[in-house]
Amino acid sequence: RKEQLLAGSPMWESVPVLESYPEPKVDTQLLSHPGVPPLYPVLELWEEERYPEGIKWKFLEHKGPVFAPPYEPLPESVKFYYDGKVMKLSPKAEEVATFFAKMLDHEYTTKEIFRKNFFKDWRKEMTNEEKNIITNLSKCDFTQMSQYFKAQSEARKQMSKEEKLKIKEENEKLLKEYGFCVMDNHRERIANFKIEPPGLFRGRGNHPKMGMLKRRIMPEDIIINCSKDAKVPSPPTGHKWKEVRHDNKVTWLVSWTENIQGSIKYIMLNPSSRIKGEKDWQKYETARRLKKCVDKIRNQYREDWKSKEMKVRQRAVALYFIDKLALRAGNEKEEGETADTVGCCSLRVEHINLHPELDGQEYVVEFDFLGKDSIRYYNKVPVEKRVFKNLQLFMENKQPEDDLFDRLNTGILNKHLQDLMEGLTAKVFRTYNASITLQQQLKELTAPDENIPAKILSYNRANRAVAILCNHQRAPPKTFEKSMMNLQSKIDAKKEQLADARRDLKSAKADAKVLKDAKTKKVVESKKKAVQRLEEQLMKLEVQATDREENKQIALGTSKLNYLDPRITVAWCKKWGVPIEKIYNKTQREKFAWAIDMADEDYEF
Ligand SMILES: *[C@@H]1O[C@H](CO)[C@@H](O)[C@H](O)[C@H]1NC(C)=O
Ligand SMILES: *[C@@H]1O[C@H](CO)[C@@H](O)[C@H](O)[C@H]1NC(C)=O
Ligand SMILES: *[C@@H]1O[C@H](CO)[C@@H](O)[C@H](O)[C@H]1NC(C)=O
Ligand SMILES: CC(=O)N[C@H]1CO[C@H](CO)[C@@H](O)[C@@H]1O
Repeated sequence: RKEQLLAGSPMWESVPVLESYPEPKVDTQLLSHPGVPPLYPVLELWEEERYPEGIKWKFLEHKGPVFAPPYEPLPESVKFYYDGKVMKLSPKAEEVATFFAKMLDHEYTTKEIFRKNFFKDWRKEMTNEEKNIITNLSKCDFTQMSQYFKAQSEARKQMSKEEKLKIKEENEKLLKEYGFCVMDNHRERIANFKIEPPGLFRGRGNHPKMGMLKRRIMPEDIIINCSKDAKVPSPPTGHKWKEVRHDNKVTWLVSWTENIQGSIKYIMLNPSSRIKGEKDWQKYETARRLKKCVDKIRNQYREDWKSKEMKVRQRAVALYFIDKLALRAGNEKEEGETADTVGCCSLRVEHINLHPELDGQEYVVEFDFLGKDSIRYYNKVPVEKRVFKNLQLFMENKQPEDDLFDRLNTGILNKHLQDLMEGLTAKVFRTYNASITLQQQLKELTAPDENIPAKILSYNRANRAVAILCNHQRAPPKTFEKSMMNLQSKIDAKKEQLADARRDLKSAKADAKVLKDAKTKKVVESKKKAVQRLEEQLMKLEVQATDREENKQIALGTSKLNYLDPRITVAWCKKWGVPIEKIYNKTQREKFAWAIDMADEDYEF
């Protein structure tokens, strides 16, 4: 498959698309099921057999999870003191004490809730005798433990090359054995096959449960999901699984319940897997379907602005906002988010200001509200007269805190979208507009004869245009000024080198004029090359600086990962000979493996 991918396009040679997969040797280890060929995630999705609604797979086999390594007791020389006196802890109590000791320098261990929660859970692990003695956390002295762990982590940093290589090899072995499963005819990467080791719960902000003991997960906690005809993974010796299930309506392989919040954890496939890739692919196919009917939808909502029914008018104006401004439909909140964030349907009168005329433009709507993740949405947009008049009507006799669209909610709007086109949601408009904008911008901004760094700058500019459209802003990173300064000093140094090289070249040319021999000619040639090389390097650095400056307040990642059809990017890279790894990092290449396989240079969104 790699050969196929590389054939005919030499620029792909440097692209380690599959670097995280082992070489495609026949690996029969996982394949107890006859007739399952050792395939790589080949993503010819359109050719895949479709299963009835809800069915995710027919065959699933894997090796189960990798458990955290067992606790290693501390050496005798590392002492714990209670109230100034040495005390030898029982293994269980000692293990939990080490979790605290490892965090001793962290602010957490000074927080009252953290200490209280930790102490309560720690006491549960103590023997009765220990419980009687250890009654006050402030009298516990973890200093020696803490120093021991610091020394260990220092030693890890100082490890020799051979030791590091050994660890790397062990990790690769583990990945090879546990990091893959077979799902139907595909060998797929598993995202998170290692179970997190026990420790103390931190949580975000001042979480009321911080400091509590995150228990060690045992085989007895684990539910295994695999197909009936697969080889069930064996639990570690002396243990049993909690349960073995054969549920092909879900895509997880392993699950357990964590003890702090009681939430269910899953081991799932990598984003590059067929199942995840197929979902991603379908998302962009839906957006491409919208491309075909968007004109009809637009004509329809324009008509609806004149409707006699208030509800229909409100729906039509909201739809216009979703289409034109890429607003979200409702207020989709992150779990635990309490901030007052809104989406299109939940806009209130106070979130907009109407200006019949502003800065030489007519019918301007000024938006100011907190969107998803509490990102401020601020925008002044000229709208069509009919929209403006409708907004005035919707706002009549309302208080600032009243709903702008009082006859509308997210449910009604979503239902309407479904009627317009199957699978249509507000997000599809975003995906459609972001993708089509990227495609247009790339066409406009790419100059055929510019070099690779300049092409990449053009790509990033196109990507930025999309990010601005989707309001993916960010605060300038804290390290921004410093990294800019570093880059500037690199540029200055490069300029000096270049000046030196030019002087060298000049004097070599002067020598050549006098001597006229082959040797000086050669010297001139090599000096010329040196100047060229430095010029290229300088240009690269300058492009980088421009890019970084322009990128200061824009987060490119979100649109790249969620709204832009990756086939547009892949096609652009192939067309202009830009190595894909200049645009997508490793994680992204894995996620978009399906697109890298699928798109050729004349793909059109
Ligand atoms: C716990 O120990 C600290 C330090 O020795 C002391 O200041 C505090 O009063 C003790 N608390 C209780 C409840 O005994
Ligand atoms: C995408 O959104 C922008 C901003 O509202 C709009 O100007 C543009 O017409 C939209 N493009 C398409 C093709 O829908
Ligand atoms: C790749 O970029 C994403 C942002 O889009 C980032 O979250 C991720 O950590 C990066 N991965 C690597 C391997 O650099
Ligand atoms: C048959 C069965 O037990 N199905 C369960 C599989 O796991 C998911 C997620 O935990 C449950 O929702 C199903 O009920």
